Amino acid sequence: MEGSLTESGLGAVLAAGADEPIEEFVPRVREAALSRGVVLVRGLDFDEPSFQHLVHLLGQTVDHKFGEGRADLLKLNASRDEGKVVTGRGPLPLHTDGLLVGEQVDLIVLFAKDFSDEPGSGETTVCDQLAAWREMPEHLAGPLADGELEYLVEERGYFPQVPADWYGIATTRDYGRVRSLNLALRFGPDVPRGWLVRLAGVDEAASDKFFEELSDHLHSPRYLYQHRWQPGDLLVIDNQRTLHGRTAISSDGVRLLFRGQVTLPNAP
Ligand SMILES: O=C(O)CCC(=O)C(=O)O
Ligand SMILES: [Fe+2]
Repeated sequence: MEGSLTESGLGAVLAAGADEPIEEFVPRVREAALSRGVVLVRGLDFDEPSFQHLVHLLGQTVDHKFGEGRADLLKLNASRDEGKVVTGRGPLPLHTDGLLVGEQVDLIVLFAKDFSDEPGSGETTVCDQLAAWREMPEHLAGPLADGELEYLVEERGYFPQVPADWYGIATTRDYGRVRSLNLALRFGPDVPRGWLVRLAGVDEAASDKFFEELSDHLHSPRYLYQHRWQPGDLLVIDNQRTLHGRTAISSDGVRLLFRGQVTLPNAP
């Protein structure tokens, strides 16, 4: 395995054996993702059924609670349909999967079926949240220690089952493997928003300042890997140790990623 993808030591690039059977490839990728937080493998080729097969071999598919796709295959197809956010073309702020629906997602599997966009556009961001949390200034870490943030979901088509009004979600979680931050940052101004988030019990200005500073800290180059896609890239992300998001897809950008989500009930 080559060196890490962030200064803080997260991530690795894994070489795939040309004719390596999928049954041998999968445990290698799973172990690398769990030990390094995120693993990149280049030059692969999956169609929809073979991607779904890969996802099922990696772990247990989560109970799918979204209004689109399935746990073993959601197409992030940069849709131009109005109202699409997650599967749309705008940016996604750093977040952890399963947050808004209260579900355990251990691994996120992303495969670039097609990609062509300007540098900086349509790229996936991965934050080493455990390092960022360990090194977080107290005025940001304080409200996140066993606290709660409040969310209002705006993309109802994608999140049909969540409360219609503001609701609180604990800021930390531990499914038995690692204790980590359980949160999503805010969308910027003038972009389609999937959700709103605020700090409860303080005024709007204080909440705005908190999210601005938290976002700056989590986006410090030390903790952040921004992946420039090439068709054939596979990124397997440990959702318990990282936060992820993406930059906006440009107006002419072409981007089709396959996404899977799995739980690892017996992971050490
Ligand atoms: O489009 C991306 O790069 C990430 C999408 C994502 O975060 C998700 O599907 O949960
Ligand atoms: Fe996500």
